[in-house]
Amino acid sequence: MVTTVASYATEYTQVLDPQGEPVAPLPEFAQAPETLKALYRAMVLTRQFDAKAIALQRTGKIGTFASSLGQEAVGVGVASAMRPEDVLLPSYREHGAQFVRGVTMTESLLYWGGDERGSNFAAARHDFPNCVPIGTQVCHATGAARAFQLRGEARVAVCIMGDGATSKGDFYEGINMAGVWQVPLVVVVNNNQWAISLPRHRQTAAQTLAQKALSAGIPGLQVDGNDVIAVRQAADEALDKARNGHGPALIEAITYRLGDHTTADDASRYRDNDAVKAQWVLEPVVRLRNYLVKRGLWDAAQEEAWLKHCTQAVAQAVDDYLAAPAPETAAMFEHLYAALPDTLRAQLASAQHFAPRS
Ligand SMILES: Cc1ncc(C[n+]2csc(CCOP(=O)(O)OP(=O)(O)O)c2C)c(N)n1
Ligand SMILES: [Mg+2]
Repeated sequence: MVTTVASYATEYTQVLDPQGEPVAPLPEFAQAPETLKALYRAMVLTRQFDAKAIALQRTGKIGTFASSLGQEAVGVGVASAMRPEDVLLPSYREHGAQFVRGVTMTESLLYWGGDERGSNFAAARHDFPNCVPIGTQVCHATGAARAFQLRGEARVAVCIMGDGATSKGDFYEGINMAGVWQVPLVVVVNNNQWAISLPRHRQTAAQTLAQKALSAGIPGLQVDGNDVIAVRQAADEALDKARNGHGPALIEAITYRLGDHTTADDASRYRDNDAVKAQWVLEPVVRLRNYLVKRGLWDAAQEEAWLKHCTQAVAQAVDDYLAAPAPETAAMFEHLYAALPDTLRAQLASAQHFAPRS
């Protein structure tokens, strides 16, 4: 005899289609024009910052940079659903989320310029720094969420990671214990279809990444990650449940990496340009703008004014970054060990000898 002992379906949500037409009832938050405009402004600012950061890398002013071009709705949508006391654990591609959280563009540039002080956020004090080792922050996120639970705090840990990260053990270990403990954790998979040069279909045979949540006994769903309203709605619901003791959730946001993996990459060597062009039709900024314009909530004058504001704000952040005094030579040895091991102590002495701070 064979019986079905478990079954599973993955839901996919979209509110605005690629032309900016609603295909579902708008959630309540989206009835407020100011909320939608704030989401739009944040995405545009993120895109402007991105373009400038790439230019700064090309001119040797910062190190390698990971652009979020085309994926702005993921970070902005998710972070806009968070409360200040929640904690964000991003990868390295979520500037949009960080800016919404109050991280400054100058701090971000310091980070990308190799200065640890960039991770010492003046606002969002409890947010974690960028995480470059893929997927490792999922375990940290579960730990943070467990701490909130044990302390009885109504806070949520929000972890944003890439599609490739869902192929890592850390991911499964993190969500597994999150499921066991039912901690207030929301894992967001920014599925931009690529892990450097490896396309999504070569990373996993799973039909969706959302269904990976099933292995941990937690709900998983998909949203159109180019639709900031759908992202925000899914994040609102997941955070609300987590905050109220109903456990963790995973959101797979389907988007596309329109740029190179980082400034150290040239995606044209492994990616078909026509396929990328086709994805530009789906991108999130124009989609929301179309909606706002059609509703009479945004016009050319507002667009021009906001672009001007962004240009000035980004330029000011760059000036502040470039004016920041270089970190002390000893700084590169700080923050990891409470007591420096002997081998590193010798390296510190050598570094200070050959590169004394002026
Ligand atoms: C533990 C670890 N292994 C390998 C790498 C090298 N690496 C950097 S980015 C990347 C791909 C990550 O892809 P994904 O998770 O989809 O994130 P995306 O860069 O697309 O946002 C890899 C393998 C790393 N940073 N950390
Ligand atoms: Mg990816």
